[in-house]
Amino acid sequence: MNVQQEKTTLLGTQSVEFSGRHKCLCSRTVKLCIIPLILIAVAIGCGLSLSYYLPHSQPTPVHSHNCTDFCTLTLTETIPQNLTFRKNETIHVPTGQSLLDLINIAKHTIEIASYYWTLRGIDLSYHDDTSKEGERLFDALMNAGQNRNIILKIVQNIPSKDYTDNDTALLASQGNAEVRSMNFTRLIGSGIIHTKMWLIDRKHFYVGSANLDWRSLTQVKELGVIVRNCSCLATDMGKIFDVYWNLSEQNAEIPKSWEPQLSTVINEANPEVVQYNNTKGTIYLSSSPPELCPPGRTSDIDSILSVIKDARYFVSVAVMDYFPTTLYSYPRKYWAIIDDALRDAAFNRHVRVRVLASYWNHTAPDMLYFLRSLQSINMHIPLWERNKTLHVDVEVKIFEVPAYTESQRKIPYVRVNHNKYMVTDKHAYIGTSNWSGDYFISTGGIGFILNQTNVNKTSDNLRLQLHNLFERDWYSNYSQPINKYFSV
Ligand SMILES: *[C@@H]1O[C@H](CO)[C@@H](O)[C@H](O)[C@H]1NC(C)=O
Ligand SMILES: *[C@@H]1O[C@H](CO)[C@@H](O)[C@H](O)[C@H]1NC(C)=O
Ligand SMILES: *[C@@H]1O[C@H](CO)[C@@H](O)[C@H](O)[C@H]1NC(C)=O
Ligand SMILES: *[C@@H]1O[C@H](CO)[C@@H](O)[C@H](O)[C@H]1NC(C)=O
Ligand SMILES: *[C@@H]1O[C@H](CO)[C@@H](O)[C@H](O)[C@H]1NC(C)=O
Ligand SMILES: *[C@@H]1O[C@H](CO)[C@@H](O)[C@H](O)[C@H]1NC(C)=O
Ligand SMILES: *[C@@H]1O[C@H](CO)[C@@H](O)[C@H](O)[C@H]1NC(C)=O
Ligand SMILES: *[C@@H]1O[C@H](CO)[C@@H](O)[C@H](O)[C@H]1NC(C)=O
Ligand SMILES: *[C@@H]1O[C@H](CO)[C@@H](O)[C@H](O)[C@H]1NC(C)=O
Ligand SMILES: *[C@@H]1O[C@H](CO)[C@@H](O)[C@H](O)[C@H]1NC(C)=O
Ligand SMILES: *[C@@H]1O[C@H](CO)[C@@H](O)[C@H](O)[C@H]1NC(C)=O
Ligand SMILES: CC(=O)N[C@H]1CO[C@H](CO)[C@@H](O)[C@@H]1O
Repeated sequence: MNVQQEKTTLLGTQSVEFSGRHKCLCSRTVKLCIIPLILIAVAIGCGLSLSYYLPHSQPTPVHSHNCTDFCTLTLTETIPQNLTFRKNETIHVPTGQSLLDLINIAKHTIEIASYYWTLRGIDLSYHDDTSKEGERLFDALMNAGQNRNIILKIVQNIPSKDYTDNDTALLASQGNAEVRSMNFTRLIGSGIIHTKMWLIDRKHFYVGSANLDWRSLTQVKELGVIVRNCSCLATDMGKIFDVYWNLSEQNAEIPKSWEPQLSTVINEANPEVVQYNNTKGTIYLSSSPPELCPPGRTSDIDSILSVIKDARYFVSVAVMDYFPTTLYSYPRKYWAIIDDALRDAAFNRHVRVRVLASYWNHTAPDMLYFLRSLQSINMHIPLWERNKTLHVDVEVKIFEVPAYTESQRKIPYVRVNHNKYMVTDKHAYIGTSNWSGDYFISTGGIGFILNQTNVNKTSDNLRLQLHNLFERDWYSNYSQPINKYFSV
């Protein structure tokens, strides 16, 4: 019951065709209607001749906010049991430890935005020892609500037959947690909330790929960031949480105009200058889908495109699923917005593009074909008309998490690289969404964007750490070139 069942639920809830309103990501500021269906139709329909999506033009930068916090930024990851890397490689703090620390430092509130809950191993008909970490986390949350006077607020996707969310039912009945469920079908016609975010005292937070699932602490490869002592960013994260909280009230609807306190001035055009560890960078948070973005909030897709566009030398992407199509809405539609941006970077700007996708027993088989297609423009060939060489540098690899033991083989929906991040020569981007159309059209998700340009790139910083993490995985024995998946 995790990543694959994400799909099952998505299949269930997104079978409704997009209604007209949701076909377009419509910019507030520029009346561009970008239909993520057939790009040609976009070009005709919106009078554009460009073959890729244009990001919104942002409001004029106004630096009315100064972050005076000294923040701590820490990468946190789950390395599935028995996965090993070379001794000289860095492994970051385990997700389970980081989240437990967050619960322990909480003084007033713990707010969690989530997809589904199964922190306890009771979802198996037998016992597996690797669920212990999840149970530890669950007990700590229960204890915070019962004995520590901590206010627990939880937003989850509406429970279903496959996602019974027994944990939150128990936290609500015994741990004083207030639990709300978000119904995307009612709000925007289809989709789910897929966010994985923990917000503590509006001062610290986690955002990343780890579900509220014990598997995400021991059996699934996850990547996220812990931000501590950082009220300026945590306050902004609180606005994203408040949008969820608000929209998961009974009969809530997307408002015609948002309450002013939900809008933000921290965005792509005007990111927050944040001092963290011994360096600084500019940071903002993006949100998906656009319907959930009050004024000022950059949408997740816009943030991804801007990071790709700004890259000068390289773009390294690690995502579980990569599809230039929708994946869960039928009929599936071509949606090459990100794919185009990557090809554009590689061809037009000679940026080195690398994509590390994941393969496991539940990967939709067409993913490999789309990835092979991306890889196929990798070329270093003489140009016929000039004495020059054409360099297009695109490489695709597949990361697989082997099952080494009988028990690992037995647990459903484990042993996969579930990471969702990107690193360039300028940026670190850490998200909660896979890269297929659905995630940016009708799925709740959050992006964390760090711009490390011109802000002391030489000191140890999060972008560099993420880059090294990508290199570790890319050159590990678990990664194989895409061509190996096709018999010649
Ligand atoms: C923010 O900081 C800058 C530089 O430190 C300063 O010039 C500016 O006045 C500050 N703005 C506010 C609103 O405090
Ligand atoms: C896997 O990890 C467990 C726990 O660390 C260890 O006891 C076991 O020997 C390992 N198995 C293999 C095949 O490496
Ligand atoms: C670790 O060692 C390998 C092989 O010697 C080398 O290729 C790799 O760059 C090293 N990694 C780090 C982070 O130093
Ligand atoms: C979880 O809750 C559902 C109903 O909400 C119930 O049918 C099921 O037995 C529960 N599962 C466990 C393991 O307690
Ligand atoms: C979610 O909303 C849809 C559309 O309004 C409705 O049909 C469905 O019953 C709701 N689901 C739940 C669990 O309330
Ligand atoms: C956060 O700030 C407090 C008070 O200044 C300090 O005691 C604590 O160690 C800091 N925590 C982190 C993780 O930096
Ligand atoms: C990153 O920061 C640099 C320097 O401040 C700026 O020129 C650039 O536009 C920023 N990139 C993005 C995508 O916001
Ligand atoms: C083309 O490039 C080759 C190798 O760099 C060089 O030897 C040759 O002189 C060049 N020819 C012209 C016409 O520039
Ligand atoms: C995938 O399925 C095959 C066949 O059912 C099985 O042999 C293999 O162990 C599975 N792989 C993982 C990682 O679970
Ligand atoms: C950048 O970081 C290095 C190493 O931490 C430090 O020595 C240097 O003074 C910093 N430079 C600036 C401009 O802050
Ligand atoms: C920041 O400091 C924390 C705590 O010392 C450390 O775990 C983390 O790796 C540091 N982050 C960066 C980007 O250096
Ligand atoms: C859509 C919705 O539920 N909006 C509510 C958000 O919260 C404020 C106050 O908390 C209410 O006034 C809105 O009705």
